[in-house]
Amino acid sequence: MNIDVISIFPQMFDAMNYGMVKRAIDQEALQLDLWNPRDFTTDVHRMVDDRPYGGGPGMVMMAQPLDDALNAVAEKQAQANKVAPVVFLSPQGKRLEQSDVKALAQLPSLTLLAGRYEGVDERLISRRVNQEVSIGDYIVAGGELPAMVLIDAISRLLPGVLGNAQSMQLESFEKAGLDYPQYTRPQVFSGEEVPAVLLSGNHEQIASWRAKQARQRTEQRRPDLLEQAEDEI
Ligand code: 4FL
Repeated sequence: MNIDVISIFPQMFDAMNYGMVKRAIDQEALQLDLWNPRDFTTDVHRMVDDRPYGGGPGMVMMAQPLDDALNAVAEKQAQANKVAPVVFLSPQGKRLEQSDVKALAQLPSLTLLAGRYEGVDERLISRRVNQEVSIGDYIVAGGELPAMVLIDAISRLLPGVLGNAQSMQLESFEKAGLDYPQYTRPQVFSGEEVPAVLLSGNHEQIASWRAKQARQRTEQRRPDLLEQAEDEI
């Protein structure tokens, strides 16, 4: 999959050169390209934002540098026959769920637009953005971290990135809700023993203990996930 990201802080995406996303890039399951709107400015000061019409605090991202950056991205994508939808990370967007991540991971190509919290000129949004996505009901300083969350969530679904065992675990999570508790060595930590069933070697008992734990946690912490699962049946 190809992901093009438009951001005035492309270096923040150096964080993608670690762990699983790095593995996806190394395996060529993911190609990540960054585009800086500042490179598409036409004035001497290389301005990417300006004061809001009507007054008020903060700055608004100007339409022109973003429009030209999007044109350059679309041109590159057209060469590869992979013109992509544009997703804008924004608190005004639809709240991201695993089903949305799954759908986006099927695409051959995706363009992500990271804005800043004061906003982006609405004319750019209405003309160029296909989908607005929020990663949750809170405000961060810009769309970069939300874009990286989305890239991370997509990467793990790309063919060959996760091992088989991990993919199967992911599927069981989607069905069951929250995960069961995990333990590793030592057998006693700070006076607390690992639950005896996990040392029993009885795989049937272990599986049913884990299923019960997962169910209890989901009921206590995220009952909405169980209602959602019932809706899907
Ligand atoms: C984007 C917050 C997506 C949550 C500031 C600029 C944001 C965000 N999801 N906050 N963009």
